[in-house]
Amino acid sequence: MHDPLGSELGILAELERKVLWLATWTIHNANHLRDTGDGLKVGGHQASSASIATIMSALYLHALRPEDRVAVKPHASPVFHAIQYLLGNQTLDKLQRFRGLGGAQSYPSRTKDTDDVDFSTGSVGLGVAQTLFSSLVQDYVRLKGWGTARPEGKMVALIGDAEMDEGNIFEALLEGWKHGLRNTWWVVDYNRQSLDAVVREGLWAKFEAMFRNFGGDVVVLRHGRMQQAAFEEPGGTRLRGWIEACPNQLYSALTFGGGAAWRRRLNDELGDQGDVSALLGRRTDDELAALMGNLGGHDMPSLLEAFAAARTHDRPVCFIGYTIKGFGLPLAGHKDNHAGLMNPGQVEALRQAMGVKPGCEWGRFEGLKTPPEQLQGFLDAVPFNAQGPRRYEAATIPVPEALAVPQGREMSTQHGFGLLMHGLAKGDTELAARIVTTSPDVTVSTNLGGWVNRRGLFAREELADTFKAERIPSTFHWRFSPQGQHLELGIAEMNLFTMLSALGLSHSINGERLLPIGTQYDPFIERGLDALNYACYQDARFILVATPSGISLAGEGGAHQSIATPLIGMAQDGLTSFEPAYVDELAVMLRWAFQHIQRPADDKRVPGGSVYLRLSTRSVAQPQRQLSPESVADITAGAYWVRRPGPNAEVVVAYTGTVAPEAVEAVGMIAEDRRDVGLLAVTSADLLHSGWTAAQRAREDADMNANRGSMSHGTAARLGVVTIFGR
Ligand SMILES: Cc1ncc(C[n+]2csc(CCOP(=O)(O)OP(=O)(O)O)c2C)c(N)n1
Ligand SMILES: [Mg+2]
Repeated sequence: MHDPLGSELGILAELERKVLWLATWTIHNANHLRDTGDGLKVGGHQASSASIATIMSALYLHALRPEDRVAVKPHASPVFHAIQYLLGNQTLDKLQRFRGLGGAQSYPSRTKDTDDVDFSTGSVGLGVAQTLFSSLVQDYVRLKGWGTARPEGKMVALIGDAEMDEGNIFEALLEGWKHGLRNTWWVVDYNRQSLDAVVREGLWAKFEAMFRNFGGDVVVLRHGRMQQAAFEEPGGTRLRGWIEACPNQLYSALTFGGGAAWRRRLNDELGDQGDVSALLGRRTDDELAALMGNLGGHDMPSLLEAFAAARTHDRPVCFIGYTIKGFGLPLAGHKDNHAGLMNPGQVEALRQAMGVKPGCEWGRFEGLKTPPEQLQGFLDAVPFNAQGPRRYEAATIPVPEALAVPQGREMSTQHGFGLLMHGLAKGDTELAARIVTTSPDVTVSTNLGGWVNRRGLFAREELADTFKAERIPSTFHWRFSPQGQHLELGIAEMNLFTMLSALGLSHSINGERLLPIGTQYDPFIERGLDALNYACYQDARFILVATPSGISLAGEGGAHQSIATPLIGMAQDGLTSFEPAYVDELAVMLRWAFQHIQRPADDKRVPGGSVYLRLSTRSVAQPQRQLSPESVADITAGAYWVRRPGPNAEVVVAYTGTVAPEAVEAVGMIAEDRRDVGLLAVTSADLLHSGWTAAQRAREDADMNANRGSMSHGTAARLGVVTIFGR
């Protein structure tokens, strides 16, 4: 059979075993050797890691290119860190502190890990969809003519087979198909086990049909080279038939049982005192176990060949790699192995089998036959790593001193947003050119119509507005082209947030900064909440504009109201939320947001992040005023005085959002018998809350210092806290 690599295959085989050993040992060290101090469970997934060690070694050590971006299934984090350790991007210290504070993360994290994670994973399904949307964003950027000097990358998801149960993957597939998805590789680690169970028979065929249905290629890697060779032997065809008909549960159980169990079963079911018996008889128990475990996903040559073939075109590909959960470990195939840990005796036996000397368990080349210089030379030449850090930087897009405030006596904040966007669309600025909008089928009803009319919808190919061509009058022109700046999505909020996550990382993934704005209905934020959380967790930068909010939709809107979203705005890390009452406030917030989403995360004064603007459809009389510089600053600090309380104030009215007219009215009524009443507009409960919390902490720290470690009773009572000091 054709061998694409010659001697490199030997080195890859050795490194693949080293990766398996290091991942296993990292988890073992964290659970059995390291003193965690608190006795809490640590965990880690030796079986899930073993299952994908060959696939990941094939990719990272050979098939991937620096421009490719990868989402690794969460439970393969130890494999990822082990590979990066071999490549010189991960430290021993962090491996030794795996799952501990400051150590390598349980699940690959773009923000918390330091070894070049492309997309954070952990909540299964999200990383998969992220690769799809990142691929669409790559197309968007390149069709604008930006960054075309850089090579186009593959967006690669490494997927657990049970992960495919997550609905957001299907939602994403449909959207990908609509937009003509390219350059996306999904590699399914088809070990036929989830956490609790062994998966249904024939699931792969459903994946295949589904992926093909959406226009992708499917490559099923079922049998490794050793099996393929055995099938050529006399009796091999019957063996193949047996393997392919074997139920998942039985295959797993026999794998766990090992060579003798395989022999018994195969002799019982296939033994013919002829060719098949001879085929089995030619192999020792160990050789028989190796043969039966030689599935496509554990076969380096098959994997390399499949990845090389997929590199020659840009169609999306789903690889279904047959694997065994716990491959190469005593946990292999056992249905309870998901969170199972090898016991110290088993690890000791593996250490010996790997030729690793006691005390040298972390050695990068310990126990390998190839000389260290040769291994190092190989690793130095690994294409994925050859150019060093793979994250790009992008310049900041200038933001004007102020955005022109749309004029109008009565307006809702949603309408004002539409006018602000229209104003930006008319201008020929770099800012406007870098804005990209997206919406899950609520473009018009969230007031983006004016922007879209001017800037057009994005599509890889031109498509005229048929209604316009047919001379049917409409307020909206839906012209699709590569120049378009609006990405229209179907009604799936998960997709909106994953798209924002992908757009909002473009500066780092593509080296081209985008200023993404997503609009949606406020009540449906919860629908995509986990994707929103992950977008923020990986430090994607975007502006989310949500209307209608609160009960302003209608007097009676049933569950179609958004009551809990202000709390989401306050609670979500990495997302600053605002709720304006008037359009001039919104103009200040939007301008601030354009700056904020471009600020570095480690900015000392204001660390950058994403922004959520909670708007309303309630039309409110607009104050005819010029905001003072002080008010402008206060608006983006969380609150400003509409009416400053005087020296004799007893009452201050504080309000948020579109109840402003009622608040003004209340102040008028109270002022009839009280003096100096104040009116405070809370523009961001989120910022006020975090400001208060920070001030409280500062006070506590000051008190702590003043009292040398013991907080005064007065302070504790004032803060309403009970503090327990250790030792
Ligand atoms: C959204 C979400 N739900 C549940 C989990 C808990 N969980 C983690 S892994 C897993 C099973 C994964 O099985 P599979 O995808 O087949 O992975 P593998 O067999 O490779 O471990 C579950 C239920 C999770 N991480 N995320
Ligand atoms: Mg599985």
